[in-house]
Order: sequence, then structure tokens, then C-alpha cells
Amino acid sequence: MLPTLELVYWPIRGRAYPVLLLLKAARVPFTYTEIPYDDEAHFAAKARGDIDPDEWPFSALPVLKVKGDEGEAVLAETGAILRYLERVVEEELAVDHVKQLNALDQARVDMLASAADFNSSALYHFAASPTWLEGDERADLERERILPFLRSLEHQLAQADPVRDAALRPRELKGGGVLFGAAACSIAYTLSMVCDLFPLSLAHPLAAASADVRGTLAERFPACAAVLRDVEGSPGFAEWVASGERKARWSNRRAFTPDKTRAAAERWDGRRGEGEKEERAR
Ligand SMILES: N[C@@H](CCC(=O)N[C@@H](CS)C(=O)NCC(=O)O)C(=O)O
Repeated sequence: MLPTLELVYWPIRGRAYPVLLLLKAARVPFTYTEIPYDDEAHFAAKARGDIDPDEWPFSALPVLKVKGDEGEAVLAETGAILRYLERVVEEELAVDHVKQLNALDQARVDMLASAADFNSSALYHFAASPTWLEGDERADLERERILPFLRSLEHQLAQADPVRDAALRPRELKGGGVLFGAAACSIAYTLSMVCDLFPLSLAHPLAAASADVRGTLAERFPACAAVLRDVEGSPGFAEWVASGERKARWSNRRAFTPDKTRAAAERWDGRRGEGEKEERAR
């Protein structure tokens, strides 16, 4: 039997997003407990050592509270939560069980997940700067962080590799859902955030707000776009988005809101942005 699952998080997408991708696509029942975010109170409690380590193992969210035949635990760290869910959902619900990967193949799949997680964390760190979406800072973010990541991921994914491709593909589940593994969810999560940050230059068709988007992810990094399309195109995930329950914000950071990222994209990547870019390049 599947364990009882409770995901605890703040009212943002943040690092709960890849976990929600997995759970929603799989149509696995769980409770979502939302905690109001109070920046000052949280960091003051953390500095005092007043955060209960049994409830918040590493003083951060998300945590997944698990109760099942194997016991009870509060799990922190998105990567660990995703790998746990991939394994337990596969064991309990998969229609056809896949053979466990050998150590080297597993490491090649984990490499993709770790790279995606590392790059998503880097984006939150960039967002600590109140001017991260302005001019040179934004251009550096794109040139030094985002495009190298996309090029590397595209290079990995575009190579023929049946074992890795099978690990990224959805597995059919009893109950009508599909299981995307930890790597697919981490990749889709990071790409989804990147597309929201660069909606006019990288937006994927699912997220594009306007028909005149230039140079979509699908055109520039087709193998990356395919993973994102598969995960976000799964019926369980799409229903969740349609329900309106998906949070709008990626982050608690004041400089990382949907209106600010959109305004920056229009300023720097829109028609007017072209002129400003040219001016700066002179
Ligand atoms: N490595 C952790 C990072 C968790 C994390 O930093 N969560 C943020 C929210 S997205 C947080 O709790 N920030 C407040 C803090 O670090 O005290 C993970 O992957 O889950």
C-alpha cells in the first residue's frame, strides 16, 4: 500500500514544484499543507536555533511527511524526496515494473537531475539581488548560467541513449496516472522556471502568453523541450494547472515575482529591448 503523504510548503512553486510534478502526473493522493511565509520571523527563528529539527530536518521547506508500512519519517531535500517517491510509486503502482538500472546508468541519469537542481538553486541565489532582472545582471544570468546549462543539457539529451531515455519516459500506473522519475521532474522544473524568466526568448508553447513568441525552447533546444512537454503535458499535471491550484510565484524573494519577470522580459527581450541591447553592445 502507498504510504500516507503530506507535503508541507510555502505558498509558492519553489522547490516543491518538481515534487508536485511527480505527484500530480502520477495522480497519487497526498495532503498539501501550506504555511504562510514570514521572512523575518522565519530567519529570526532559524538564527535563534528555534526551528524544530524533527519537523524541519534542515530548517527549510519543502518537507514530506511519510507514514506507512516501513515506518514514519519527515523527509527534507527535494532530491531525496523525489527519489523516494519515484521508488515507492513505482513499487506500489507501476503496471510494468522496470529493471533497476546498474550503478553507472543510474549515475548518468542522476547527473542530469543534479545538474538541473544545481541550476535551479543558482537562479534563486541570483534572485537575492534586487537588480537581478536589470540590464547587465540579467544578461550575465542568461549568458553565464542559463544558456550554458541549456546547451549542456541539450547535448546530453540529444545523444542516442536508450537506457537514459527509458529512465526519462513516463511509466504507466494503476489508477490512470503516469510516473515521471526524479530526473525528468527536476529537468522539467528547472526548464519551466527558465521559460518563465525568459518568456519572450525561450517560452515553451504551453506557457507562451502570446502567439508572437520568438525562438522558443522547442526551436533552440528541442531535446530539452521534449522533456518539459512530456511532463507538463501529462493529463494529471494539466488538470492541476487547469484547476487554478498551481501557485503563481516561483519564489519568496521580493525581486522574483511574475509581474517583475514579465516586465523585465518585455524591457530587455522585446522590440524595445533589442534597441537597448544594441546600444549596450556598442
Ligand atoms: N536543498 C533544499 C533547499 C530547500 C530550500 O532552500 N528551501 C527554501 C524555500 S524554496 C527555504 O526553505 N528557504 C528558507 C531557508 O533556507 O531558511 C532542497 O532542495 O529542498
